[in-house]
Amino acid sequence: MNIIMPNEHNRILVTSALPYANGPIHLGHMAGAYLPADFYVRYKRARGEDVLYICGSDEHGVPITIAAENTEKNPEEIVEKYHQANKRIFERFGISFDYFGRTSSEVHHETARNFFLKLYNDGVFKRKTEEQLYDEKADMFLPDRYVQGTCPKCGFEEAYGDQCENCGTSLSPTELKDPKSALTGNQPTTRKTEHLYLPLGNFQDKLEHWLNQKEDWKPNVMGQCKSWLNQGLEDRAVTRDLSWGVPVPVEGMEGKVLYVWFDAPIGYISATKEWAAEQGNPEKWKRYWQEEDTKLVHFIGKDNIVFHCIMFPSQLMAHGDYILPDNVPANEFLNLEGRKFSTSRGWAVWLDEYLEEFEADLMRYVLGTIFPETSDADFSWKDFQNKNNNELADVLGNFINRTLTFTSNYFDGKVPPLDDPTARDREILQKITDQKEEVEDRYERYRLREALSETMELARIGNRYFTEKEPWKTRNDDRADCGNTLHVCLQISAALSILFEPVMPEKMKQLRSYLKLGDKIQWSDVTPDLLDEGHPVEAGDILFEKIEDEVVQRQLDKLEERSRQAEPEQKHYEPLKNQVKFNTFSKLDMRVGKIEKASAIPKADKLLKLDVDIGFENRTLVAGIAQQYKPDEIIGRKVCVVANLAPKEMMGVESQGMILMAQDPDGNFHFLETDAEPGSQIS
Ligand code: B3M
Ligand code: ZN
Repeated sequence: MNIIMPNEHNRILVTSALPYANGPIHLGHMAGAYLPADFYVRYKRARGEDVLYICGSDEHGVPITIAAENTEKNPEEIVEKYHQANKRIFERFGISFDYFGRTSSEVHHETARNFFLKLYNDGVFKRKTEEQLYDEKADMFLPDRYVQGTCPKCGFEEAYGDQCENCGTSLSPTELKDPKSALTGNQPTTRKTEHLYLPLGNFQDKLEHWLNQKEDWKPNVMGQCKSWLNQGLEDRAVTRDLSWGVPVPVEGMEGKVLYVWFDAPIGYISATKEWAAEQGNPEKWKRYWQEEDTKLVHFIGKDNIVFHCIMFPSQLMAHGDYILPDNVPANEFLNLEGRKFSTSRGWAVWLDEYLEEFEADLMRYVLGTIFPETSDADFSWKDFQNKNNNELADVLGNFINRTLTFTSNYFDGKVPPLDDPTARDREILQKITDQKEEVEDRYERYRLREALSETMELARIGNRYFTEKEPWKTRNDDRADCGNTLHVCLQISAALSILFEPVMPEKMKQLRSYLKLGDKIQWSDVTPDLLDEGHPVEAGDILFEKIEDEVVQRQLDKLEERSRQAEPEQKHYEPLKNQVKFNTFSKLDMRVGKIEKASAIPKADKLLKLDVDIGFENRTLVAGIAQQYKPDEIIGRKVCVVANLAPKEMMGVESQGMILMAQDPDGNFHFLETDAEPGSQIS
């Protein structure tokens, strides 16, 4: 009998969250769920493990229909556009999916339908009629993102009906405080409607048991799961009153669709099926989803934790034929120049634009150094420039370049022999093995940022060693020592061309071509003697160029400009004063006054002295408008005067009343003008 020990596996299935096909992918998405997974998958592939990397477009749900409504397009057009666009961006960014599917596919609809029916027929769901929010004007129910309001947990005012993106809580629309329809802005009413619910409470014990065995999960992920479980799990509706999605295949529920978060994770399964069919082995998907010796790993952002750690596992348990995730290394959020990414506010770096100006590998490296693994992180263009210039160009690039150039110039482009090496040479060669082990350890524990920095550490070690050994001196006075130095540096370069492959696949391909290493990447080749004595190498081009200040400034300007266009400046309105009774108000005597004379007041640069005719008499008034109006431009204006205000002395002039002015939110003063004759009462 084949007994499988826990933690032992024969294949790995890696998924990245299916991005909604409602807009283009930006840096924040990339750093959260895609690039970390790609590092991991490339590492596993290099080790020769059986790893399958699956993703696809999430083409259902309210995010899609809202995007369609906003642009007056059909949902079909929206998903087609962004499915193709995002698929292309992933390719160009080097994200190496084995298959990128989409949830509008026939295979997906069928898979989701059958999954649902199995649960339905097994009596897993509860059928309930409950009050749901309804927009009378738009004449529709308001599920999920069709309603926004205040999060009952954290007070965030723009929480969605299904989830608060601020604190990650999953919500139902009726829990929101001050709900507003996203369609009309109206306050919704409620109506009764019938839905099927997944009673998550029935899975509570099983989920707890399963999660309790997970010792290697990230604390941020486990913390969220525990907090959910501690609150006690409630019934979650798995159907919606919408027309876009997988139709509910149950009699009496026509016109309803499956909740997008019910069908989207099943998309991982459908995409695996499509991949298997494409491989000419249609049953092969089962190995990845139904065999206990598969390790299933979901890479996601923190806002998706509850769906991948509570809801989808409950679905999988209810179904019974599937394995559960082995790990869900969810990331926190990435910010941009200190602010949250926001597509609608134009605060984002879109990858298609990035790729027009820079190579993917530079951003892959920089994002890898700041993956928000343990807490939110910040991307800034300055940091991008610094890391490119100080780390890629000055350390890695410089090391490779001087090693290859030196070999090519003074050793005929051939790896010199290792001839009676010093203890120091051997110590540095040993670092290849040491760093490889450090890197492996971090990858295995999903500490990808550290995997990257341990990889870079080997380049630093090599670069320091080159400087310390001064081969430009030993070249003349100790040729054997010089040869040993270059031998060691070349072995390190060769090791780096493999160790850095998951991070910078294109650059490492280029490096391997200089090292004449061929395209096959094998992690086990990372040894101190990968290159034989006499193996040819070429100097090649410089791997990393520096990025100038202007280039980075242009990116910042573009960002600011985009955000200004998207977001007209915020106006500031003074808060309303306390209420007064009419009696109080009517005590004021306001009259129309005509400005007869106006003059500056010495030493008071803000004040003008005015002579105002209020019909039955003339008044001297002082007004703080000198910075906005010149005396002669206001002569003759008929304005509003508070005529029974007690006189007040200002800069030596007695003001016998006050002129009413409106101050706009930008701080400018405006007269309240009228064509009534002077002396007319204002009330
Ligand atoms: N489309 C949400 C998101 O893009 C959702 C993920 C589905 S994963 C099954 O954040
Ligand atoms: Zn919240």
